[in-house]
Amino acid sequence: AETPILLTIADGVATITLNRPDRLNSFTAAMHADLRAALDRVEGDATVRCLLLTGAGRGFCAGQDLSDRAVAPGAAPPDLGESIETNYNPLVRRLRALPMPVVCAVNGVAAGAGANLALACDIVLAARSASFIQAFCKIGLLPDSGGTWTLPRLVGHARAMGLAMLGDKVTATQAEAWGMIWKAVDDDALAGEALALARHLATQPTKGLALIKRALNASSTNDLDAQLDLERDLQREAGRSEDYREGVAAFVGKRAPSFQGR
Ligand code: T3D
Repeated sequence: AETPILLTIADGVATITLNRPDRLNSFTAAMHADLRAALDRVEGDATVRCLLLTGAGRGFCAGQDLSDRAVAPGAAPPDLGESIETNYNPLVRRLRALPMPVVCAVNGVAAGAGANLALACDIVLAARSASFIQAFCKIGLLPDSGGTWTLPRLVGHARAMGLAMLGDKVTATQAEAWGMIWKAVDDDALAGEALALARHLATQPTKGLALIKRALNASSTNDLDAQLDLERDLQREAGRSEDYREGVAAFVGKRAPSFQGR
């Protein structure tokens, strides 16, 4: 059988492909376990300086695979809290904490937890034909995988509430216009553009980018005073990096920098 997660590592970029195309790459417990193993390898490989996440086939990810969620009347419901605690929450926490940029190439529909998985990534590109659907409300659930946190921050309360309660499809073009994603690109350009972006990021000051990520993510909950303190602390750390030394030396020497990610 095909493995539900594909991992390749080249040119400083780890590419993880969700690979259950017949089910629009919806998540099973086995797929979550494979994804955890792939992320272990990414974290353990010092050559990796950018993660690229995408999906195989015509969809990106349709969230939880619902085929084993149907229960007979009177039977005990599945423990969704357990599923989220074991699978989805650790995944979102891990992507947000990963000390390198995470690029998401949304190649097709991203629904339910699949949509919010994409929105948990740092830079999201989407194919023009792709879409984002907060499908949860249609089956009696609420947005998970951080959706109730990320959505209002990305698109504002009114749009977050509308999307969460109505489950309307947001096209990639609309998502870009709303600031929900970085960029919508033509379908046939998505893979190439996402890889070029990931390769570029992999040549940049990885430590600095990781600090940018920490600071911006923290800003959602910090007040200005706390954020100014955090910037001071993280800048102190950035200032000790080899890449900062190289960046300044290259600028002063009027040459191109060569960053090592340290
Ligand atoms: O349970 C827990 O652990 C709690 C966590 C929950 C997190 C969640 O993600 S809950 C939300 C789950 N996802 C959804 O509700 C979305 C369900 N899918 C759809 O609404 C539609 O498939 C799409 C809008 C995403 C795409 O529609 P369309 O028309 O392009 O494709 P399709 O024909 O519906 O899907 C193609 C096939 O994939 C189809 O199978 P078939 O008919 O060819 O045999 C369809 O059943 C299957 N598929 C799509 N999504 C899922 C799925 N099979 C199982 N689970 C899915 N989520």
